[in-house]
Amino acid sequence: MKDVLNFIDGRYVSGTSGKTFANRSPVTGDVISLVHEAGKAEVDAAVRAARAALDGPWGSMPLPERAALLHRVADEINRRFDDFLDAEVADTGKPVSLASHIDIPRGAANFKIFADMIKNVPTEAFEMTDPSDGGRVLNYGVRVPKGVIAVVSPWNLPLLLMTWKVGPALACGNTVVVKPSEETPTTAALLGEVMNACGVPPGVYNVVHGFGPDSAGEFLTRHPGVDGITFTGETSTGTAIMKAAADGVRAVSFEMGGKNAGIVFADADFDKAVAGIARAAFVNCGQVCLGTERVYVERPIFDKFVAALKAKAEALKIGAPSDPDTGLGPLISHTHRDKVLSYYRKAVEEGATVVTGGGVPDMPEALAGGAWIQPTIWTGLSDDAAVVREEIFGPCCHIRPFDTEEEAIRLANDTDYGLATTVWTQNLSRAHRVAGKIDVGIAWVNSWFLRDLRTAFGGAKQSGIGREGGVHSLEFYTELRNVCVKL
Ligand code: NAD
Ligand code: 6OD
Repeated sequence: MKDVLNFIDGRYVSGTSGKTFANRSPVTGDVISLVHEAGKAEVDAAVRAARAALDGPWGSMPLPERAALLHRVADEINRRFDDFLDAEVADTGKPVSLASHIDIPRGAANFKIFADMIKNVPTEAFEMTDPSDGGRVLNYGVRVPKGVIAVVSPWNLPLLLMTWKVGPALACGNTVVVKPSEETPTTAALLGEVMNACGVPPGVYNVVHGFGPDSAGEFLTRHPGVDGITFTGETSTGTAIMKAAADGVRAVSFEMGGKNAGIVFADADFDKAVAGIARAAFVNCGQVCLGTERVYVERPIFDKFVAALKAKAEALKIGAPSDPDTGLGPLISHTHRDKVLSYYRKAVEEGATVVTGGGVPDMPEALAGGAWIQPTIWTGLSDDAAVVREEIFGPCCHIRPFDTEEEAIRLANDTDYGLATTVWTQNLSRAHRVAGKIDVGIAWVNSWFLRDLRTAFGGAKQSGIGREGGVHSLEFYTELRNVCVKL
């Protein structure tokens, strides 16, 4: 049995408590590794190692050298592409075709983009006159690292979302302690080998494994040696972490849940809209925070759209990650499937028409232990149905007709969340108008999950606090110090 260890101060260590937990394959249900849980002692050691590296070799490394090192990290991820791919697919069960195009390449890109960006950040300067003597005064800004950053990450895009935080944090000169999801610990651990191979000083990148409450997640976010906490996950978890961060008034950057709306106007390119919404609803088995669980379709094309999306859902091949034809892998775990299935039942109780799916598919013997689920489409629910209001995080969506642009905007905004939206229309003015009125962090027009890493990323309302991406990441990962010089 493979062991997944904590990575602290450049070395792989188990927890002093000797506690381990099983990491199960979502595809078969078999145990694929034993993960060594970090206790308070390991979290403390990781934070201390991170502080020592910050005060030592990392803090004094010239910026060009630091940036070059992060480029090497990206190159090494690419060199070990298959190791990362195998680990990610084993932990998540997602199709190889997906992980090889999105998860692993982004893992490398997240280091490159921020290594390049940090070399080109201008500083501000203001000249003024000293009112007491008319002398000249120069103010200029210096960006300094925030310190030791706790990175708490989820299971749906494990390497991608973890490095999306680690890349900018390290580029800005911080050190990190990562708490990956208990469901997907392996690629975070593997990244330790990459750091060592590239010569990143010990203590710059640390990983502690475990759960949230009363485990590594809580120990880390409550640790007084942590200067900032960057988190991706559920809004309820963010609420708990925010309370932990209040002690010591630590900064937080949160990317959280969504209940994202897709709006399809009758003038949209129909085939592209259907394909786009199908991807937004079903890719990664619906486990994408940016995914579309509420679809609003202009009435004249409603029936045709429902039929076309149904055909897309039913054409998805559910199967093993290694099969290149697989379009839908399993959910991450049986626990998560229980939650998604509870919404499938609730939809029926709430009066939905089940257009397709609604249950568990029959799978061949070898895959019978996996957390498989059918892609599901509903119509006919009221706007206050739980299934329409709460994030499900599965391969499902509810489709509802609308009659006017104003109604579509009102419906899309009728949610506590504000992460993303996708608008489908060929009317240019309408596209801009609608995108500008949906209260979200990211509005896609005639597209979905197209990412330019220089742009701001984050959520409005209960979907997040702050923005990351490009120079926006600097706002969280650095402190801006003003130096005021009397000339
Ligand atoms: P989660 O909130 O359950 O867990 C995320 C991480 O937080 C895990 O590492 C977990 O161990 C840790 N954690 C849990 N409780 C904690 C606590 N009290 N203190 C410290 N750490 C704690 O989320 P998940 O189930 O792993 O991921 C799915 C959720 O993440 C969905 O809600 C999804 O929308 C959201 N998500 C958001 C984005 C985004 O960019 N906005 C991206 C991906 C996922
Ligand atoms: O692309 C990204 O940078 C990002 N944070 C994606 C989030 C996806 C959520 O599941």
